[in-house]
Amino acid sequence: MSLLDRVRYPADLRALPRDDLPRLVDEVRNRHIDVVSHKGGHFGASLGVAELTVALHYVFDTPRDKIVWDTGHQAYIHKILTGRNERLPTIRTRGGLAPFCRRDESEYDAFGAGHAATSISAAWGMATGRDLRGEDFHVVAVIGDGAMGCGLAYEALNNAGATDRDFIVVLNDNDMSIAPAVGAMNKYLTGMITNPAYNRARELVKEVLQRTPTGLGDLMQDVAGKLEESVKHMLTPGLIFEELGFRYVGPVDGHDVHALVDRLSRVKRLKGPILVHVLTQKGKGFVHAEEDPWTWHASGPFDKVTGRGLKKRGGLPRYQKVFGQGLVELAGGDERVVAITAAMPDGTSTDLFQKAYPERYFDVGIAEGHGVTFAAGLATQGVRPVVAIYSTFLQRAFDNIVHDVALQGLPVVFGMDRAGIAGEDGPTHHGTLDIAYMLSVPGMTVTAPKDGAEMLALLRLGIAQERGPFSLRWPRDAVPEEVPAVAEIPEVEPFTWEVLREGKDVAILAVGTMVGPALEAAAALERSGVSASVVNCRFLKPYDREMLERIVRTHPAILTVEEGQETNGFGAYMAREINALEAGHTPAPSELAVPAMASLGPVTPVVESMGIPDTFIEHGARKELLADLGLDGEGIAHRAEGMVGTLRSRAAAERA
Ligand SMILES: Cc1ncc(C[n+]2csc(CCOP(=O)(O)OP(=O)(O)O)c2C)c(N)n1
Repeated sequence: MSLLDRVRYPADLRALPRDDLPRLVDEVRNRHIDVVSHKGGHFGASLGVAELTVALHYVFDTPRDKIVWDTGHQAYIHKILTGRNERLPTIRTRGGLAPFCRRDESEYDAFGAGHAATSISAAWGMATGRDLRGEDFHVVAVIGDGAMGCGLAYEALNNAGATDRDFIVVLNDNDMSIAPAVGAMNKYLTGMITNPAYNRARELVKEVLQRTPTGLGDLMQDVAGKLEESVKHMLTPGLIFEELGFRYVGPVDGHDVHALVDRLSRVKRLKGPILVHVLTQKGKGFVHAEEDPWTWHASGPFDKVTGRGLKKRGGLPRYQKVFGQGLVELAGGDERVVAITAAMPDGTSTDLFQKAYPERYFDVGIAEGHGVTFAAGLATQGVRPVVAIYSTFLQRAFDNIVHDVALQGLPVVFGMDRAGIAGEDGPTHHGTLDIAYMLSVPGMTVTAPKDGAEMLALLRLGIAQERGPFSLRWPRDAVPEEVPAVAEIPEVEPFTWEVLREGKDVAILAVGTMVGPALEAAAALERSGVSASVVNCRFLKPYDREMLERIVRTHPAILTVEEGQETNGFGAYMAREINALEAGHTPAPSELAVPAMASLGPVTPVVESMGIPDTFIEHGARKELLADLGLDGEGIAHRAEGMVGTLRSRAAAERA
């Protein structure tokens, strides 16, 4: 019988003799490898924290004591040990376990996440709340060295370190983010552990001190005191944390479960803010992942022996690849262009840019806000930054977009990856807010391409234009058709829409990814006797006012469709604009890209919008989730048919 058959919850784990812990570590590791090899998912990070997860649940009284996993991509083994082992194979599938930690999934998930670097702030809030309420339990934040590059982590350390409140931070240092970790903090941590000269110096100073005789004169005493202080600092590898008010413990070998249990047990008895520095190897226990932790951060199903992926590749390229290759091409003709990523070089395919133009490529780490303000600074110097960040992570940088870029009218291009429904990564990763937040920023050009070629045409325009900030979005999906080289892609006329199909009963104003489904809907509608126009609204703001006027005058029904939040989205914006047309209002100054138009007169179309409802969307396959939301050909046709049907019956009733 395996230990895992008996260990379903941490209480079972705590009942084991200590000698069984290494065996349990092996079992959870194998279970994790087995499940991900069949189902795919986040892989290397959980392998790296197998010992740490076992030790934390062994030493701390969870769920009374709170463990806050940063991001949550490394929590698979935590899930295995907290009553979710049987359900682990459902992870990331619709109705199955969540990809990250969630408070509503388990009482052992003390805090929900998916975005990085929230753990110290959240855990610090818990520790403070505990004390305010006079309770008594331990709070432990577990954060990776990648997430430690994010400003939020330092804001929290700065806050917590100034007090003597009991609070534990475990720094899981594996020298990796998704890609190799970047930045000065990373250099510091790595240097501290691996630098042989430093280690030799430490030993030497230790020796000298031990030999220094006591009873020296004042001056010598002073010098000795200073020396001692410096030596103390040299002997304290985590000086930076000590200076921030944390007691530093470590480094601890994160793959020695006994060492971890010993250290954590001691730390549990200490007072005040403590930082435990644990060294781990990402991918530990699976040779392919140990050798190439970057590739194995996450994986599709794979063969456990060869490590080879089981899913067939091929078909059309993904948007992100087309973007990455196109950006390299565009940068070849324009030396001003630089690329910025926030720790997602392969996710955004800016790794291609790094290879082509290393000196014009900047990975700022998990620091989206900084990345945007850095871009603003670059733009003041005539550099043309293209900031490639997932739509969901760019939420972090909203004020930087507003205050540092837009308010100063700086020409920064925002390329938003994973815009719309991101799929299996779920609500923390869906990029459903960017249309709403970008539309709200004065001076921002907001665009959404219908396919890969249009994405590159918009990117080219964004880089060339001087109007100010410019955004474009693309989904986590393959492009709908082949994409030619940039030079062969025709120009797109700024701020124009494109009529793809002319009809008379209803006009579908489609945004980006919804253009294809809108065309499918129009074909289906035709079969049921409804004539639909389809307009590719590639410029959301400024938009094609002349065309809007024409459409409004010639269609009794208008349906907007977008892969974004309905509240404050493109549909809401258009409804307001159409309303203003009807009232004969002059457009606001920022929208005067095209001439103002006259009042609509007698035409008053019915306007409806489709998009993502005012709720968080769960995880699941992108296609299925979109179909659930009615954001596919069938759903759009159904809605448009309903609108036309209502108008027809109303007209029939009026005639009768
Ligand atoms: C705000 C934000 N930006 C980017 C990401 C994407 N991301 C997920 S995990 C990860 C790397 C985290 O590295 P680290 O904290 O060291 O954990 P490790 O995977 O090495 O265990 C990144 C960049 C994210 N989740 N949140």
